Amino acid sequence: MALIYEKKGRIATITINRPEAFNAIDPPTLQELSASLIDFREVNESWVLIITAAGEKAFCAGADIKSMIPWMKQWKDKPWMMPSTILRGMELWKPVIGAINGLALGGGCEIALSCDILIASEKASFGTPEVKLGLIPGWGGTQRLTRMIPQVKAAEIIMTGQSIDAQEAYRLGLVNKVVPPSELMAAATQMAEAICKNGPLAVRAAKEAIVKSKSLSLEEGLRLEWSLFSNLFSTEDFKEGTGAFVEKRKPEFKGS
Ligand code: CO8
Repeated sequence: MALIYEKKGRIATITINRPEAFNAIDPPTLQELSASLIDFREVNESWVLIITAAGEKAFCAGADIKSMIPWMKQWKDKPWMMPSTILRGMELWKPVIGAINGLALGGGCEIALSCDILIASEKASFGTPEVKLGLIPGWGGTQRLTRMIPQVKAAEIIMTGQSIDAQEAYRLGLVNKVVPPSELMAAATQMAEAICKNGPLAVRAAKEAIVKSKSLSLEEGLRLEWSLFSNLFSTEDFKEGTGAFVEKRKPEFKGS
């Protein structure tokens, strides 16, 4: 299987599983990625997703240059027809944690940039080598990287095609944490569990407000925030969260 999708309690995990090709994304893997993300979005029991990959060398070396690039040409004038993912075309307000186990290049780096929180192994690196192929990043690299780190550093990474290592990514604020490879999944799971202690509808509203803030004026963003905030008043989770505080017990959120 090119991709392993597992659900355990509130946490779902996608593991890209093509280590023989540095976990590069070929057309079937993209389709499986899309299907897994849609399932995660639809299933009530799943609250947080971790995306990682097999092995310690590569998180993902991007689009499979041999099979994916020729396949993509058919979507040249209609990118909206491609399987939708967090990279493009999919609204997913449940939180996604990237557990970046190795090199993340091109589309692999762009998958990482589409996550909400990034835990990097000491062996991780991030780069967009598309210019070496006569391309530019096409899955959001020029847009998301520039919104996440200073523009001059984004320009350096994108225009030279040279990667940065995990420590530099941490210094730039691109990743939340750098951990030894053996601790990567435990650190990602710990982060997922911390999120799962909170009201899931509140977490989703927070993600929507954070993500949309990038494309809204402050005034529009404050209006969106108020609308999301006030919608939460009518949820069972809000009653449970405030009730549990008053009764000095742990809340039991249901996502309703
Ligand atoms: N695609 C296909 N095969 C790959 C890829 C890849 N991206 N990366 C590595 N491989 C394969 C190699 O072909 C090789 O296979 P084989 O053993 O059969 O010859 C095997 O993995 C090992 O590769 P190397 O021998 O090169 O191993 P090295 O350790 O020397 O180097 C690297 C590993 C650094 C990963 C190197 O292979 C490399 O630079 N790969 C290319 C990375 C790259 O350019 N990625 C960007 C691809 S383009 C992209 O992602 C754009 C997405 C835009 C989407 C737009 C949608 C609208």
